[in-house]
Amino acid sequence: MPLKFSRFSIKTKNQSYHSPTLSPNKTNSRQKAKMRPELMSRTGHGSSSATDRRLNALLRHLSSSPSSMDAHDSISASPTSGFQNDSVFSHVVRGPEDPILGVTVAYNKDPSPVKLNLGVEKQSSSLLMTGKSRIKEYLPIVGLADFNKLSAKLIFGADSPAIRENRVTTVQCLSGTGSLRVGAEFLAKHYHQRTIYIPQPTWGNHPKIFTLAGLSVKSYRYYDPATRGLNFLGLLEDLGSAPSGAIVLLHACAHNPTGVDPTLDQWERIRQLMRSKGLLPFFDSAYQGFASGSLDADAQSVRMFVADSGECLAAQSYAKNMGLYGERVGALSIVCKTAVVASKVESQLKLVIRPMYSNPPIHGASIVAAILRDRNLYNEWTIELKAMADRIISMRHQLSDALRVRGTPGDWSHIIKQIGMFTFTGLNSKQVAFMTKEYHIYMTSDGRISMAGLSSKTVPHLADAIHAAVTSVV
Ligand code: PLA
Repeated sequence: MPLKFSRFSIKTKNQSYHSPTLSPNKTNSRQKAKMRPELMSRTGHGSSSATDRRLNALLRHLSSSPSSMDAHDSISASPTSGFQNDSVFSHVVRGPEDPILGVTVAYNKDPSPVKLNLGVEKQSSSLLMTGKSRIKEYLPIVGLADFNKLSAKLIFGADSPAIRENRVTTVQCLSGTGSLRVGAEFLAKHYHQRTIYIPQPTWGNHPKIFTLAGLSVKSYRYYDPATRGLNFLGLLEDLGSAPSGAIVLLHACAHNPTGVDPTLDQWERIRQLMRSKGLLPFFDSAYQGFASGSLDADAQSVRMFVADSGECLAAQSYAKNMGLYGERVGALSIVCKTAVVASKVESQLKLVIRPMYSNPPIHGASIVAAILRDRNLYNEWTIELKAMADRIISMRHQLSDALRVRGTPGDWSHIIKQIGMFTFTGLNSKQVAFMTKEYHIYMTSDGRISMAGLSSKTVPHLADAIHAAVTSVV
């Protein structure tokens, strides 16, 4: 049995002993094995620190106890000890920065006073500190019950028949990412079709989340670079030829990165096609309230798929709409055909969650529950949300005006037409690199800019940069 204390790891019988402080570099392990504490102090390795004293006492004890150490026992360098010059991890190659979160890493390193970060959006609600929780106990595996109930109401609507009929199971998860991952793990284990179709393009983390959960990822056409709008026919064709039962990832609103959403009529056509083929919708709702400024309008797509009594999954994030980015608060809901199925599904979700992180954090969920529960706080929140959505729309107009004034070549009307936090500018990666190098403007290499990172003061700087990029870099 290994005995462990401080930086020492001592094992008995046929196992190695090692201690970084016992390491005269050139001494071989056999010699080290023979070292006695009294010898060690003479060789200068028996320091008088408390830890070393404890080690010496232990070694004395082991050497005087025949049953615990026989002639074959030894103290030797284990492959993970300080005796070796090479790390056991020396073969590990440096991984690349994340294409989205790495933008902020690069931005932070830039000393320029005019630098501008349009990579990841940032905009916070002033309600952030509401409902501070002083309770620090474990939550149940599925999270805060009140939070779950209120989250389901928020996305499916207060009058949702699925909620009334207890056909929805909701579990609190680690923001949007965690909700997607838990849903994906559940599907990989319990759903008969393991192929998921994701839009092309989509949020860069989607393929990784689903692949690592064990699903096979395929894509469906979504964005048309020529019109900078929806490739509706391509979408219908691709979903139409997907195998029956396949899972389809849909952005509930404010599609990331394109800012292009289907109209309600188009959603209805998508719903009909998916239901006729038995495709399973998995909604990613990371921006409810941000697309239109209305929480209800932004959940319309999801509610259409629940109103037909069919089944679906929905991952919710409170990172953006409540500004709770670092609190990691979100929810996964699975709408089922019956209450009995829903409760069995919940029992299996618990088995997925328990070995991953046991239970979710309490603080953020109690903030959300406090806001959703209280009529005044809820109203205040919706007013803030509307103001934030309006501010983004105003930034879109200011940027589009600034480009028109400069006579920047090209059609920039998509800046105004697109929805949500991001504008998919259409700038290519060379133009993006140019803007970063010459203008210290940071964005993802696909040309996506976060409108929330922009202000009236910085619009002219961005417009100058875009103008220079499109007129000088092809
Ligand atoms: N789904 C979509 C479509 C998203 O854009 C994001 C976040 C998430 C889920 C997950 O967010 P959460 O886990 O923080 O709740 N996308 C960001 C951040 C805002 C990121 O990449 O992590 C983005 O810049 O695209």
